[in-house]
Amino acid sequence: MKEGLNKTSDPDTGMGRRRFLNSAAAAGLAGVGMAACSEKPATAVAGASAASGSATAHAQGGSSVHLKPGELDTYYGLWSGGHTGDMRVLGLPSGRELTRIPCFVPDALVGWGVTNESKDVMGRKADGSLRYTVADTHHTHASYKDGNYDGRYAWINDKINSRIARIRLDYFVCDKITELPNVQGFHGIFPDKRDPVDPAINYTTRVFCGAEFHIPLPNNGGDIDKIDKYRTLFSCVDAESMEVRWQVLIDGNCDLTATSYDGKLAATNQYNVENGAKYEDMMSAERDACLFFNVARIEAAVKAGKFKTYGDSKVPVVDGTRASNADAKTALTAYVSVPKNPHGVNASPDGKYFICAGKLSPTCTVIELNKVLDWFDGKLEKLDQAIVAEVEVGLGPLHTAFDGRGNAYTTLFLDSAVVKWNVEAAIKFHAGDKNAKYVVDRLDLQYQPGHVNASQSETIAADGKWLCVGCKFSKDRFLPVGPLHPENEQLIDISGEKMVLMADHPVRGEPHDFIIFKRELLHPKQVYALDDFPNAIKDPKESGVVRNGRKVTVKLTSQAPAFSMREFTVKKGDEVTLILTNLDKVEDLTHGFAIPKYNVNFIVNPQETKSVTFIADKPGVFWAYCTHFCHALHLEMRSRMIVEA
Ligand code: CUK
Ligand code: CUA
Ligand code: CA
Repeated sequence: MKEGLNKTSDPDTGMGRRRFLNSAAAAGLAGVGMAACSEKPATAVAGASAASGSATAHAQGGSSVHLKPGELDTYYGLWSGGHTGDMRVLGLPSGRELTRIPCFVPDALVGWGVTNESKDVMGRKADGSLRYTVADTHHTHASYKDGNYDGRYAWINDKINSRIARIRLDYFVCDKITELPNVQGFHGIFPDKRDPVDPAINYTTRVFCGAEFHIPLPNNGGDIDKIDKYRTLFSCVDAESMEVRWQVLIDGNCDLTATSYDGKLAATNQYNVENGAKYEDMMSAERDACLFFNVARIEAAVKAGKFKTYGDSKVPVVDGTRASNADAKTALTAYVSVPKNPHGVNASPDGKYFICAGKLSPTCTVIELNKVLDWFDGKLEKLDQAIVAEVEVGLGPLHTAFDGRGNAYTTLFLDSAVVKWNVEAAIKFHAGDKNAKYVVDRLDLQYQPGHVNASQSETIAADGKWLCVGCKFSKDRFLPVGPLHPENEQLIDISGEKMVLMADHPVRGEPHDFIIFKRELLHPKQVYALDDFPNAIKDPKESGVVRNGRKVTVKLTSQAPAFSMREFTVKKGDEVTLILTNLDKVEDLTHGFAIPKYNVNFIVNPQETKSVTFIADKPGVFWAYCTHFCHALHLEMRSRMIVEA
């Protein structure tokens, strides 16, 4: 059992007794995790009170998470919604949830998955019904300009069906969803920060997507028992068209994704270089990899026609496997060896480093971007020389955030803690300076943290004010609500030397990743533009029922407290498409539209148009009514749908 590059522990980490989790120890990992999770609350609480700070004892710089009534938060947070397939929008530091943006899964409030427009975005089967109604969102990131968020778009993944959704940040709506071809378990997502070739393009035009699970290619029933032939692909999606531009065939798997500030490299961490199908196999090697993609070279190869395609997909796939990329001068990919089943790869805000957390190794590995570029240029002999630090930080390191002052914050899943460590000091320590104290602080969390992010963390404007941690277990932190516990999200003030825990809040399972940015960077619109909807009913006088054989179009507008038609009539068996435009222009004046027994309900915001299509299969009188309280006469806001037998 080799200990690889792992260094002796820093005394300040309190890690002296801990060793690299070698294969033997790691074989019991599932047991370790379970033990940690089933700790008695009493033990856990003792741990919490021993944390290095509490909000009351150590309030720094007047920071407060408590906003007076009417006061606005200073940061937006975009959170993945997990199983609910949406994006949650939080205000910070209050932690208040402001809205949820449905993407992959139907949503009862807005009628997502009910209206034609949302079904078209979500994707339909041949019979018009939704292709999928489940999702598992993990990672979310927003578009960049000049190294900072520009407020145009955010993207979020669906791991189950390998879909990527785009959210327009002017209206906070999902406007496009793309399903990635020939992959399973699409997980990590990261937009580029500029173009690797054209200096004029200093904003996001690509989104990189890493897929975790390896499968037969094409996956159509062949090669089922040839696990060594299974492969996965790394995908590049066009930020504007949302089409898949290209994919890279790789060895091992993809997990999370990061991009360099110069646009030249995308990276993904790999926990399964073994290509294992069982977890024992996936953790049999002492080291896995952080895989770098040379974006300019890949696009040149695609242009030169050096690609193939799989199955029905027309997307060009270039060869990024190890064997085909051994020569640095022509390589499209570079596999940097890192220990062991790493989780998370993050790019530091100074643009210099990529950091992989070890997960089954108590280490973080720091890879210098320029050295990886040197390797591609034939100027660095061995790729391993790009590793400038590999230091112990604690047990079960997962994700890393940055404060813009040279410090990294890594969650320790097994230790239930977050560790603050200084990147330059870690590099000195790794180089042999045993006096370099790289661990700055450690804070106990409640409990088993996964994701972590700091305000503006992965931008050039990282401001080191707030740190949020998504804890996977809440145990005793909230009133019990039956067997399903909420997760616990914790807010930490990182403006000082010591981290200070400021607040907990429960969240419904299970968010993963999130980003936090200054509110000034977003300029949401409060009212839609009528012209943005091709089917808008711009004048109440256009209202009516238009028949074309058995197809009937009902054109309707809303203006508080009435719909433009007090009643409308269709015939049993008609295919009815009802278009509703909300002509109210007042901010916050939303109407709803529900039809009893027809499974229809959706809302229309000011100046918005939506439509639904259904078969009028039940004769009778149906009081369509407004479901969103809009006016003193809200209850009276109805329209009588008559279905003639
Ligand atoms: S993964 Cu969830 S805790 Cu999907 Cu980002 Cu690490
Ligand atoms: Cu319109 Cu309530
Ligand atoms: Ca592994």
